[in-house]
Amino acid sequence: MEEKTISAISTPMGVGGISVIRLSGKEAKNIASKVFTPLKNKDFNIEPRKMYLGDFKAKNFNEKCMMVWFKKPNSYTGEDVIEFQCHGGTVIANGILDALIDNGAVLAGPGEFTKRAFINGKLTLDEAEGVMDMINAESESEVRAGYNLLQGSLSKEINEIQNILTKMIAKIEVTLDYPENDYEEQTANETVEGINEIKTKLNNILKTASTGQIIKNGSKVLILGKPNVGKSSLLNAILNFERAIVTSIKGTTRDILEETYTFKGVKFILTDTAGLHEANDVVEKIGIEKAKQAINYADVILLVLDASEPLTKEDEQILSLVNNKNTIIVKNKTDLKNNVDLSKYNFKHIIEVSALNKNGIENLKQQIYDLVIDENIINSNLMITNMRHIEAIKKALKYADDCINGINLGITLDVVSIDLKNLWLALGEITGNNNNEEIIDEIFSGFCVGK
Ligand SMILES: Nc1nc2c(ncn2[C@@H]2O[C@H](COP(=O)(O)OP(=O)(O)OP(=O)(O)O)[C@@H](O)[C@H]2O)c(=O)[nH]1
Ligand SMILES: [Mg+2]
Repeated sequence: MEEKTISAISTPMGVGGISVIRLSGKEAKNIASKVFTPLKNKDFNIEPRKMYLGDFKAKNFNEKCMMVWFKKPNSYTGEDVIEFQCHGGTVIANGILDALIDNGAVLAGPGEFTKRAFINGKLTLDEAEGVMDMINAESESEVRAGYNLLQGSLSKEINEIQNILTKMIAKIEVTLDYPENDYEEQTANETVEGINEIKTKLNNILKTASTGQIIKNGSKVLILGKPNVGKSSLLNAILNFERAIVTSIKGTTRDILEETYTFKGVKFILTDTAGLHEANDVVEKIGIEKAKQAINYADVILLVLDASEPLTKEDEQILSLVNNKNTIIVKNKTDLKNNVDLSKYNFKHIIEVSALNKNGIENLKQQIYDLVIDENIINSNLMITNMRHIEAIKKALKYADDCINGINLGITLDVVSIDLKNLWLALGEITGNNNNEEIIDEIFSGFCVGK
């Protein structure tokens, strides 16, 4: 099927310095020549990758703008691409787009330029996802993770594993084709060895997923404590603006309140809650219930105590609700005299702050960060953040186990080979390289023994 030449406005709608309108496909240059006349090149004898100032003739107005041609295959989509940079503003950009469509282009669908880049082999699927991640990023660490994907950090690793698998499958095919050589047992042993190595590689990639998920979705930090200990004051101090209402009246906060902040380029979602106690008020009761439920979804819990008072029954009940692992005990109001005794507890993370004077807040942010972020992973090039990749790797690991179990149970190599192909395909889902024909071609081109 003949691919249509597509066009779209690539910059956000609204008033701005410039807008960019893209055109991609076989007819890009031809369509552009009908509406754009370079000032110093009236016969449209243009060279690639050179900016041309010229006159764009839209239906109801003319515009003086820039144009550049990226010649196939050296463009984002791998096709001929023309980009117009016009004066910013919706009317001008829309008028240019309309003119391109009137002259034969069709409106691009969502992500269609990147989809074409994938189809034309400019990007693998995961690299294309990296582009999307970078565009949608809400924190610098998300941009870095997206950039690494775009650079092919994951696809390179996956391709390597697929190549090893291809050789293993080919070896099995050869063994089966030449039964007289009696290599079955040796091939089976080598296959188990090879799959175990692949499993290690995949498990190492999978280990990066929990940090990756936090980079992608943000880390959920929940503030808990009895009324009046300074939970809302702490939220305000961390955010560095007066987001929540603070009063000396117990039960000031009645509903969950959520706000995000970033620390060292990582996004954190901070939640303030109603003070936990035996409430009579219906609204407060609902708020308290919500706070208790939120414990299940939190990555980190900040359990706030009023350091100026001895522990009360309410404090002790709350301390029993949380676990040691992901809880930071925040002793607040340390600007007052210390009266709290935690010696009968063995909480690992205890930190002293004064939300009022903003003392100890940076230290607290660092501790929260350290609890959820593995710096080795975040600083490495390979980290998976995408659920689709995580699922594909888990699926691949399952096929890997099926292969090993099958061999141990003594099933024949032709059946093992099916699991290996499934493993290959599961990995191919990540990069988009799961074309069955390709694996068959590979096998016969690389290992043909004269049949
Ligand atoms: N001295 C001192 N007072 C503080 C500190 N933090 C908060 N307070 C005071 O404690 C009182 C309660 O503060 P909030 O932040 O509203 O406490 P809360 O835990 O959110 O209370 P509820 O929403 O009612 O559960 C206010 O009068 C604050 O000014 C602190 O670090 N030092
Ligand atoms: Mg409050």
